[in-house]
Amino acid sequence: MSETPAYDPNNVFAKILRGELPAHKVYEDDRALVFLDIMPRAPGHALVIPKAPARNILDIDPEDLAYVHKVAQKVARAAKGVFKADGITLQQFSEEAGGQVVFHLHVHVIPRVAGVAMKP
Ligand code: DGP
Repeated sequence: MSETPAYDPNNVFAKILRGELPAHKVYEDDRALVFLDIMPRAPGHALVIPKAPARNILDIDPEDLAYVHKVAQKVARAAKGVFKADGITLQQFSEEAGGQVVFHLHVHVIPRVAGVAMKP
């Protein structure tokens, strides 16, 4: 089993947090930021990230992880109304082998409408 690499502060989400890259922000507080995914798989596809540096599920502080999910629940409930969603898909990928592309922990909150497939 390989070791989890160190957090890289130059990942794109760290740059969004520092205001070095733009993002369509939908929620922000002192511990988390939510913004729309640049490649949405459904209308309203949002990403919830902790403000504390964390690469993924393997290294995040459990309290920060719990907080990210608390915010994901808020976003899911709001998205259900705004996007008239019948359901919500949550996704979180960790490490390249797990499908992760951006190495700052993020939870995808994807509103789903019955009978409509999510884009790949
Ligand atoms: P993954 O690490 O596999 O969960 O994929 C990263 C996701 O982040 C992917 O859905 C596209 C999105 N993304 C990548 N770069 C940017 C960016 O600069 N801005 C925004 N808003 N989303 C991004």
